[in-house]
Parts: sequence; structure tokens; C-alpha cells
Amino acid sequence: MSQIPQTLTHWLIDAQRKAGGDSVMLQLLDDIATACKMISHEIAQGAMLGNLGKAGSENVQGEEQKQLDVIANDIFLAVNAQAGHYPAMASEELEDVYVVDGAAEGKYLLLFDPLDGSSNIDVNVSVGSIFSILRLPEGADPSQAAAFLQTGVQQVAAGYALYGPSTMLVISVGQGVHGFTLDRNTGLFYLTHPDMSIPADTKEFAINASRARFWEAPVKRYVDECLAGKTGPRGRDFNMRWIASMVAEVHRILTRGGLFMYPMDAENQAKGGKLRLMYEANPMSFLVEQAGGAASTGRQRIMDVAPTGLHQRISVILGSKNEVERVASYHAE
Ligand code: AHM
Ligand code: MG
Repeated sequence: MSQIPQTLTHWLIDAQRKAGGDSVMLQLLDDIATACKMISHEIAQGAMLGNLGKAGSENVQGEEQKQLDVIANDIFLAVNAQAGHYPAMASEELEDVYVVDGAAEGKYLLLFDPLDGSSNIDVNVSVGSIFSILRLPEGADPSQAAAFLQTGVQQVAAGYALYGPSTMLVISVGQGVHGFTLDRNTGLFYLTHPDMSIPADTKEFAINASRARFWEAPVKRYVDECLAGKTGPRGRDFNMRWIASMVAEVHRILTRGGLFMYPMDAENQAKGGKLRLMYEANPMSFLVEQAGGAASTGRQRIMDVAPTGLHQRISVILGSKNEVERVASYHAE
């Protein structure tokens, strides 16, 4: 009999057998996978479905919504509401908590960014979806944002879908990071990247250099030292990348290492940073740490930050451990 790669469903069954307990996590991740497949289809059809372009509305952050932001958000809500495991969800695209009808018994909370990097959609560059699953705290009211305001270390699962040349789902339930690739013919995700791990050292970093004039001194120092190359204090040449799609950047780092920074800068300081803690920074930090990397604000571990708001923003420095620690040490000096 010829060997076929393991499907996501079989991998989840295996993982549940090893962990013991009920099959709820299996169902939750299976639903996430379904939502991501549907979004992948919408994106892949691009202009043919008439989905590109602006939606003519703004989200809670005052950012212009693309049609696909709205479509992806609707798909995430509808698919993940069905099984009744989430009494409430929160999304980048919704100001308030979304209460799910008929799911009062649900024990989990879902946070997501349905379409991250959406400025890339119209130019046919990779985008993604990011999700974070939390337990509903005992006695908490799921309709209140307070129920969601848990530190990143309390996440029970997190992951992303990358809609790139191929669609991938990368997840962690706290036992390593595993990547699955969508086969468009069978509609199944297959395990293609088991046990993804981030090398501690790297010669590649990612930052939006157009913001250099706003950076704080430690970030400026780090980047200057990288740019100085072989003859500078680092004694080696560095390569730079910027896709403007965090999912694609984190995926590259999980594949071959690297450092990603969207640090605090003078222009974003009043907002707390650019990226959102609850559905961008925390789930990505969970994956990065599970893969042996590190994730810091520059001043503290991201997953230890006590959240104060659903849409709170934060400084993000993540990836290869030794480089994250170096940037953090520059902040400490
Ligand atoms: P979004 O959630 O509105 O798409 O914004 C998040 C994205 C990240 O994916 C990416 O790292 C960053 O914004 C890019 O920002 P910039 O346009 O400043 O380069
Ligand atoms: Mg986003």
C-alpha cells in the first residue's frame, strides 16, 4: 500500500488520543480549518468573484475595510459559531464582543484577525488569518470584553492560515508547531511541516524601514549594526525582508529563522504600537515560543502582558531567540 501523508483530521485525532480528555479541541480546530478553506477559496478567485477593492466602510481601528476583510470576518463568525463551543468571539473587524446565539454552554472564547495584511490583497501578495483560543474563565460573563482579557500564556491553542502560493494552516495546541498544506483537489489539509522550529541565530531581519525616523534608540542601534555588515559590530552581513503581511513574515521565520519587528515608534506611541495584542501578537508569540523562538515588546515577554482592551496595540519583536534577546538587552541598557 502506498503511503499518504497524514490529514489534519487524523493528526488531530492522534493529538487528542495522546493528550486524553474530550474531543472539543479537535472540533474547534477542524472548524477553524473549514473557515480558512472557505476564505482561501474567496481569495484565490480574486477579481473573478468581484471581491477585490474597498468595502466602503471602516473598522473599529478607523482603518478602511476591504471587501475581503468583511467576507473573511463573516465566514469566521458563521463557521465557528455553528458547533456552540464559543459563547462569544472577538474580531479585529468588530468593535465589541460578538455573542453567539444558543451557545451559552460553550467553554471557549475565540479571537481572530480574519484577514491580516489586507493591504496586500489588491496586489495579489500573501495574506493570512490569525486565531487565538482561550478558555472562558469560571463564572465570567462571555458577553463582556473582560472575559477575553487574559495573558497570552493562557492561550490553549493558536495558529494562522497563510494564503500564499499554497494555502497552509499552522497550529499549536501547546505541543510544538505543526504545518498543514491544503490540497485543492481533495479539499484536505495534509501534514507537511511537522515540528517546525526556529533556529536561535539568523542573518535576516524584517522591519518597515520607512519608519526609521520614528524608532526608539535601541531599535535604531540594532538595525544600524545589522546594516553595517561584515565590517560592523556584528561581523556578518544581514539580509532584510518586508512583506507587510505578518502571517507571511512569521511563516518565513518558522521556516528558516529571522527576526520580525513592528516596534514602538514615536508616531504609534499614543496608540501603544501598531499590531494588536489579542489576535495578532499573542497568537504569533505562542507559535514562535512553541517553535523555540522568543517574542518580546523589547521590555517584557509579550505573553506576560496583562491586557487592558480587546483591540489593544503593542510593540512586537519576535523570532530567532538570540536576536530577540539582543534587541531586548539594548532596551534594558
Ligand atoms: P492589518 O491587520 O490591518 O492588515 O495590519 C497588520 C499588518 C501586519 O500584517 C503587517 O506586519 C503590518 O500591518 C504592515 O504594516 P505597514 O503597512 O506599516 O508596513
Ligand atoms: Mg491584522
